[in-house]
This record gives sequence, C-alpha cells and structure tokens, in this order.
Amino acid sequence: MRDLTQTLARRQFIQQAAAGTVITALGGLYVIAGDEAHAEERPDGRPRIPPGQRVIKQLKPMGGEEGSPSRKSFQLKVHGEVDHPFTVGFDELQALGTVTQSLDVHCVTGWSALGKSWRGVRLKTLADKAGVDKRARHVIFEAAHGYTSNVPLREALAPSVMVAWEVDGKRLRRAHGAPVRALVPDLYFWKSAKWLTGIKFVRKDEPGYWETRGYHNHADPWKEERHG
Ligand SMILES: Nc1nc2c(c(=O)[nH]1)N[C@H]1C(S)=C(S)[C@@H](COP(=O)(O)O)O[C@H]1N2
Ligand SMILES: [Mo]
Repeated sequence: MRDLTQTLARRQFIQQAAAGTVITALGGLYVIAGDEAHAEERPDGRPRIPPGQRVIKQLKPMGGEEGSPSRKSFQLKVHGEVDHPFTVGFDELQALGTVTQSLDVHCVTGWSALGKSWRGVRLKTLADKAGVDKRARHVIFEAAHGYTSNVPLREALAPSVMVAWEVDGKRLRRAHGAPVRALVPDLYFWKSAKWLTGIKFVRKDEPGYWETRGYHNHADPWKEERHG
C-alpha cells in the first residue's frame, strides 16, 4: 500500500514537472525547469504558453490558397466605417511607420512559436490614418481568394497587432503569406490572414472563413476558444 502511494505521488510529480508547474514540497517552493517557457508569465499575468499548446522552433506552413507574393503589385485597401479610406502599395505601407516586435503565436492545432521577431506596421497606425468611425466595432481582414477573419476592434488596436512582411530578419515566405499578412498574436493563428489584401472596419460582426466552419468566433487561446 505504501509503495502504491509513493508510485502515485511520483507519477503526479512527473506530470507536474512536464507541465512546468510550480509546486510546494517539504515546505519550500520549487519551479520545475523541464520546459522553462511553461513557467513564464506574461506582463498581463497570464502564463506565456496557453493551455494545451506545445512549443515548436519554426513556424509551420499550414496551407491555404496562396495569393501573389509580389511586393510590386501589392495593394492594401483600408476601408469601411472610416472617414478617409485609402489604398497603399508596399513602399507606401512601409513608409507609414515600421516597427519590429518579438511576439508569440499560437495555432489551434496545438503548436506555439515563441519570440519570433516580426516586422511590419501596427494596425493602430492604419486605423489612425483612416480615421475609424465611432460606430465601428470589428475589423475584417480580407485576403486572397475570399479568405477573411474577424477581430473585435478593441483587440485589433492593441500594439501587438500588426500587418507584417518580415520574420526573424527575412522576408515572409510565400507559404507564410508574402508579401504581407495580418498578425494577431493573442488570438489563435487562423485570425492572422495571410496574403492580405484589405482591412475593413465594420459596425456589425462578419464571421470569417473558419468562424463559419465550426471554429470559435473569438479564438482566445487562454480560454481554449477552439470550436464554436
Ligand atoms: N489567406 C489565408 N490566411 C490564412 C489561412 C488561409 O487558409 N488563408 N489559414 C490560417 C490558419 S488556419 C493558420 S493556422 C495560419 C497559419 O499560418 P502559417 O502557415 O504561416 O503557419 O494562417 C491563417 N491565415
Ligand atoms: Mo490553422
């Protein structure tokens, strides 16, 4: 009986260690260093790795119907409930204010890619230039071949949300959305539309490609909002 108790205790210890859990034992506080990122906290107090995710080193190309990767012919249309709709080419987009940010992304299939360096322009910069109407509540990302995704306006204006063309110092590869993709790091990665062609501000929500195919309308990885 005593052996069984010890075996169970040990099994539980190993499970917690694998999950990077902080445990108390013998009156002390220990952080299990199996996978350091699992014990890390974000500035907002949430764990760095959302539940049910595992860390991988490289972004995995997840497919989708590709658009043209050409920077020369690229046009981004910013429109909808705005005072000054506009369309920009690649060079003009860069000139609006380039930032480089270290961000984590989380795919609904269970992988997370941490701390990649993403270069692009903040969505907030584009929204300010367009002059978003007070009645707008959602942002619709529009991409090649009709792919769309929807994000609540308040969340889309967070400083981490961007339109990106470079990762880790290299141009986005075609499979990852070249020339330009959306990046909404704090929602599951399907919200980050690749081969981006437009950004539309709307009053009424418009569930997108995956949101109308059984995925969750909001997609918060920390709430495991995977399915609708
Ligand atoms: N235009 C477009 N964007 C898209 C998709 C798509 O099919 N088409 N797939 C989404 C999904 S489901 C995921 S998980 C991520 C994958 O991005 P990656 O291929 O760069 O890893 O892109 C998202 N953006
Ligand atoms: Mo996905």
